[in-house]
Amino acid sequence: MLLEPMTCQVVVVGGGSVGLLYAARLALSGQPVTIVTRSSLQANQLNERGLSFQKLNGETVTVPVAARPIEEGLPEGNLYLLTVKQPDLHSVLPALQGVELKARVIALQNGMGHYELLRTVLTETQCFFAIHTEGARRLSPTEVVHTGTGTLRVGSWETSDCNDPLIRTFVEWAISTGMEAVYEKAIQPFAWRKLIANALINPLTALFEIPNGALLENSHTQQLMRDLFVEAATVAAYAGQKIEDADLQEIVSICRNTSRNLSSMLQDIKKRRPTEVQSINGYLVQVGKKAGIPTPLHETLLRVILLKSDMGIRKEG
Ligand code: KPL
Repeated sequence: MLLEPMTCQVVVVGGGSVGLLYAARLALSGQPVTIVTRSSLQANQLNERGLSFQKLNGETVTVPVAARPIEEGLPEGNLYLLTVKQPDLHSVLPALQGVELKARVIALQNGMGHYELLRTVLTETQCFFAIHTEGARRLSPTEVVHTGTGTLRVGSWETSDCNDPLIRTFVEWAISTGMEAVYEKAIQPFAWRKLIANALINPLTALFEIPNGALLENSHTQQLMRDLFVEAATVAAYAGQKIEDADLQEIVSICRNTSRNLSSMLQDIKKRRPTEVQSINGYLVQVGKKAGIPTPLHETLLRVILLKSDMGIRKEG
């Protein structure tokens, strides 16, 4: 299925692993797509070389894509996939201000804080959110590897009746390309569950420099995950989210399904880029403080990852 080419101009904002993964899939299904990158170097390379995509079965294909740097602003479009990380969201807000009222923006950030930030420049009807558990690794500015399948959930932040035609078409497109995709009534509950999954998997894999699946191979990491889960579930309960044992089992499944995957936080550490730990574990610590709920493990991991990231970035500099 093709998203009506005349009526649907898809713009992927962000040239990281998630942005390149979705751009490659869109381009492969014949959908015209423009990637907006942070640097003009990456935009030039994508325009010249195309985007190389390694599928789950190991087959590699190269698809032509259009790309431009964010400094040129956002191209006209009616569906924007916002794949930049939480810490980089500030830098695209001015460009998003110019997005047409009838356009739709789907935000794919890890962690929390993006809803409030996006609502400062977009209306409620423009803003959609997605939570996905797909795995991807960027090998270079023009190469991405699909490392694990998962589910894509799209919807408004709070309860809605799931009737936006463009969002429905996007979900149908995703299903037609083999993704498990669902148009959800509200994304907030899923965002909380993803936040907790990321708060367990990402800092531990980044700290020990192991792929996601390795967390399940050791009884110490398994125990750490359980203890982190209990702290996070207590904070989530304060925020009105009922987190259950089944949610921990879901996190275990994510580790299994993306076992070869290096978490985004580990990729950031290795590339000496700032991590999202502040909007993941930092968010839980912050809500915990407000509620009077102790979160010593998340606070320790937050500090350790900030320190590790800081030391790596300094070494580079
Ligand atoms: O979302 C992820 C991430 O790396 O940020 C998971 C699901 C943990 C996959 O690696």
